[in-house]
Amino acid sequence: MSDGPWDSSRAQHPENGVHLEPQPAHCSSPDQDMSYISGADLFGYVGIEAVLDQMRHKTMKAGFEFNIMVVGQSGLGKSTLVNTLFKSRVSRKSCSSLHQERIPKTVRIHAVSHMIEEKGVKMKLTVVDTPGFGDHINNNNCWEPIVSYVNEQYEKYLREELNVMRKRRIPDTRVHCCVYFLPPTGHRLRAIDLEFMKHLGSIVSIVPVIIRQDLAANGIQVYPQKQYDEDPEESILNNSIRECIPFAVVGTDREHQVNGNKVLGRKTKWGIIEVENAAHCEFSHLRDLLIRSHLQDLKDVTHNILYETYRVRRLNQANVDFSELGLPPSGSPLYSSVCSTLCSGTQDTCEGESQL
Ligand SMILES: Nc1nc2c(ncn2[C@@H]2O[C@H](COP(=O)(O)OP(=O)(O)OP(=O)(O)O)[C@@H](O)[C@H]2O)c(=O)[nH]1
Ligand SMILES: [Mg+2]
Repeated sequence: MSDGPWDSSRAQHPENGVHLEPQPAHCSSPDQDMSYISGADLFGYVGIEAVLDQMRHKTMKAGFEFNIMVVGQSGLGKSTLVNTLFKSRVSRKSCSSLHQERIPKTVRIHAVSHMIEEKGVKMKLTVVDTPGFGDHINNNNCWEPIVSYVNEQYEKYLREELNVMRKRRIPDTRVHCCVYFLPPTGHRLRAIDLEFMKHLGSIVSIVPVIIRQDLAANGIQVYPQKQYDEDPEESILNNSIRECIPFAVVGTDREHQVNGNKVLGRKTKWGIIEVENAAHCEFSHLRDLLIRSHLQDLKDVTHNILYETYRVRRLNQANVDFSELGLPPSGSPLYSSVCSTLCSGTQDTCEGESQL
């Protein structure tokens, strides 16, 4: 008896007298043949598209994490900009009149998390503030605590990932994006800006804000990097973003009446600068990049490229204490096979997790 469209004889080889359906497209790799069956060739509705709803449902239930770091001299408007971006008080202003809200002005890393929910989607937003960066007379190596912080988060993730009994969802504290504030001085980039971006550009996605033109000439990597564009469509979108970098932005916590509407803005003697008006400043481009169009890409670049680089380098070092993690100690016969599997294998396994 036939199984209808799923008659198992259809799967047999033509040599057995059964012919396979002609395939609209055919591609093969050395060890696997693959045919392409489009919707029109199916015998009826299968429901594959419902996987998108399933993913959406799971993501909505679990929520996702996004970690943003702000770096720049005191008083440049870091906290105000983050609050403007997320339309809430997610970053405390150090110049607040309340004594207990003051943050000391040394390079101290300060991470604060908030759960933000919008239309049923939950995001755990962590704002990593770096008060005191560049505030001292001698700013030599002032980026070092920030480099250490970024690497510590990779190390934490790596250790969780290497645990034999690892968590189903590894808590992600890795910095997905670093917004770097350039002072609006009208001069060339300062040595501290160049040094910071040189040291951090290869380990974290940097988005510089405030006008400057001489970034590319110094070989500094900023997000979105051309070499990570995945297809021509993405290149077109990212080229338009790259033209705006660094973003000239304005932050505020005040609303003003403009033509009968309440708008976020900053009052100047020339009039009101509307924060979200693209004709006034580039805040809306920055917001779109960080939240509306590239948030997931920032997480993917962090996981698949920046963390992956850290991971491979770290696993190739001899001083990872594998025994502490329940894995064979380095130097043992099992070590090199485990290490090469870990170096090459986990990217796919963890890609699903990085989607959240
Ligand atoms: N003119 C102008 N002032 C701004 C802007 N953004 C913030 N400010 C003001 O600058 C002052 C400092 O802002 P903050 O957001 O606390 O600056 P910060 O960089 O977080 O400062 P620290 O936490 O001390 O490092 C506040 O009085 C803000 O209102 C802006 O875009 N334009
Ligand atoms: Mg601040």
